[in-house]
Amino acid sequence: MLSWVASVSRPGFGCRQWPSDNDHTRAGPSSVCMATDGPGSNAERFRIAKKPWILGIFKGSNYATEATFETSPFKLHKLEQGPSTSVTATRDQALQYYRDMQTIRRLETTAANLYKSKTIRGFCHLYSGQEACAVGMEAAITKEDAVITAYRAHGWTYTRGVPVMGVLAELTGRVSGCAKGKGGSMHMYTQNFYGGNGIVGAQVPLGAGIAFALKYQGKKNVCITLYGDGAANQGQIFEAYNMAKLWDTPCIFVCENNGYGMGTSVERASASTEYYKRGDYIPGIWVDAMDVLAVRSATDFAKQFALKNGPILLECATYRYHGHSMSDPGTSYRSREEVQEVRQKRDPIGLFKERITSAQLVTEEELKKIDGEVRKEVEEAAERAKTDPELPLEELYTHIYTQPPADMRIRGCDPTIWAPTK
Ligand SMILES: Cc1ncc(C[n+]2csc(CCOP(=O)(O)OP(=O)(O)O)c2C)c(N)n1
Ligand SMILES: [Mg+2]
Repeated sequence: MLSWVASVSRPGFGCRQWPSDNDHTRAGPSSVCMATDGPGSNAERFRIAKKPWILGIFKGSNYATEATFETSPFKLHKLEQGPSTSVTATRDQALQYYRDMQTIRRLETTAANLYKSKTIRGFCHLYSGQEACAVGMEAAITKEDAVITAYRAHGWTYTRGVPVMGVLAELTGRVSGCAKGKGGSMHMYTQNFYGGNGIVGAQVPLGAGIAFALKYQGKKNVCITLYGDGAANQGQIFEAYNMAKLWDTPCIFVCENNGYGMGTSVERASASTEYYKRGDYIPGIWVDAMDVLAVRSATDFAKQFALKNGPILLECATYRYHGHSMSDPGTSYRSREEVQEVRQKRDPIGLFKERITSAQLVTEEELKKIDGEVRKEVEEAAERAKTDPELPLEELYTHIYTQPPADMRIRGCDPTIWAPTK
């Protein structure tokens, strides 16, 4: 059915965290030859010499219906074979991934503005720059698989199925928020999404437990257990690795390495920054997580591996554009030039746009139309998130216990106030 192929080399990346071309284990085929088109097919063959990451294009009438790309290479730990670097994306998939990444970016920019205008209070950690992690992983799992993450949770809440309005209204503390406005930025949940956790690393043993539950219940699902580079040296992470491996639970540990834990760079914080190897006896894969298709391919591989063999560790190399949280300008421990360079050369949305338009999977106009639709959706959601009502005060006392006795009362912050709970 598909088309042809050219030999490939990888697009260049200019960051110290990234491997040099001879510094990695090439996991998939570096070039692929595909069959000719079937009889009667109107597929075209053509070579785009200047776009070496495009492997092949299947063309329908006016535009390609799918294309094959070479992803960034992977590095492997304790694995003979890794994910494929040759991946196919259909036109619909390309449009969806673009829309999802753009929605997260716009959502986060809007959250930043609402925070600056004091409409959002408290903590607020933004995911801009890391969109390809959530979108790529979500593309390789199903909604029956579980996800648990730290406090940088807005993007994941969206990809797990909460609409933009549910995220923004949670941030503004309103009743239409996915946790009715009780959780805020760090505590968002939905079906098979266990948050949103504010204590660094604490979600990792929980994720190992969720994976154990999935195995115990005989389900063919995995738990994606995310943590940052700043959590990666904690003792509880290694305890979780140990139990997950002892019981061979379907846990995909994912270290989202964005280069910094608050204002401390990974080089200053970690004796080894090769986080994909830190599981020791747990196989690991380093993934360029600015490449959404590489993330999808790695997760696809990891899911199959985990269901068969037990835990696996992905290190997703990524970058955050904003400071650690809204109270951190993010410029005292890194230069503006560094952030600017990533935005210009490695932005996950920009890179993906370049790929799918070069492959003629989609047109610039189609992407512009999506940009407009996303802007409208997020603007409307933001308006509603500002005007939506807050929960009545007595709701502060509900949902503390699953089945409280009928006469149970809860003490308020003011010790003279006791209220019924349900
Ligand atoms: C147990 C604990 N210690 C310290 C903190 C304060 N703290 C919040 S975020 C953070 C850095 C975590 O960095 P990383 O894991 O790399 O995640 P990122 O913010 O980069 O997404 C720290 C030290 C905390 N919330 N919990
Ligand atoms: Mg970090």
